[in-house]
Amino acid sequence: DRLETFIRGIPKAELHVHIEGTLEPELMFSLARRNGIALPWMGVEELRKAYDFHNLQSFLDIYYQGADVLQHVQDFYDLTWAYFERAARDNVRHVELFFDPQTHTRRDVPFETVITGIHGAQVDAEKRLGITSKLILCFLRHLSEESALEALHAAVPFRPWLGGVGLDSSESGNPPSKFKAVFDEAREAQFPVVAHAGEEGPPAYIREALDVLGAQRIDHGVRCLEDDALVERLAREQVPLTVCPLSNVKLRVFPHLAQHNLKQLMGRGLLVTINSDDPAYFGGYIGDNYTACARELGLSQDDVVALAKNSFTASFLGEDDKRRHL
Ligand code: ES4
Ligand code: ZN
Repeated sequence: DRLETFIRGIPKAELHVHIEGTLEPELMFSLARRNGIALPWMGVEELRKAYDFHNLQSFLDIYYQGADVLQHVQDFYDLTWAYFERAARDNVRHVELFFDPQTHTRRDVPFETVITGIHGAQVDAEKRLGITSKLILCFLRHLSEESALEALHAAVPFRPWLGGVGLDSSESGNPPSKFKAVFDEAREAQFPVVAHAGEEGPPAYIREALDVLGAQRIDHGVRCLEDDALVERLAREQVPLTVCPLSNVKLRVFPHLAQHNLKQLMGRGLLVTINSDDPAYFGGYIGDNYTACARELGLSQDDVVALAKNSFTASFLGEDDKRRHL
């Protein structure tokens, strides 16, 4: 319909997408064949059936297995290029892309292989699609801080290709404070900082992400509404939240999209954005996330405009680039 067409066409930034989460089943199987890797699923259909998640961990178990097919520079290039081509169809003009190097280095794929493939596709996306992007290195919070420090040190030679650091994976039981030292070092090296917090974890994890890690943006953050003082602070400081509605429903943070708190977050004056998280696993890219919210939450055209503007405001683009997009 008309609002859907408007949504597809409005220029937008995507600030919360994991490149490993854009691995579509078809590409997973074609890379498995190309690299001689056996997958535990018979085919695309059986794999899609496995995408019936109960919580964050049940998703992560499959997501890390799927990533095994990524072996060579060309694999990371193909994955990233496919994402950019799909994002172009939703008129995404700027992307801040997460990657999880520890997922790959722990199975002996070198950091350089991973980042070379991703970076190559970023360069081509700017040249051929006009989409700018920044790459954000995420530390896996279920692993040790020592392992995160190794990842940060592996990244140092590639500093010019990196636009920030973040924190993802299993939230419950892995508070931001576990990673204080590695984020101290990252901030010392002038990395912008983001962190997943308040997806499954409590509001206290959002506070820690801000106060202990120095996060400039909170990924998800939807549980902030349980803490009024925190909401007031997030609103006052205009700390962006990168909300991922279809992800939250798939991982059962909310029972149904109609119960999602996106509009309450906007109503409290928060700087909210809509993003896709792991679109190949959660049943939709960024345009699908906007459209589903419009339908289930009754977003108006003005809401859509506000959310799309927020996506540029909340980005790590410089002030001149932001103005160009706004
Ligand atoms: C993730 Cl949805 C989500 N939450 C935390 N970590 C992640 N890594 C990839 N997707
Ligand atoms: Zn995420």
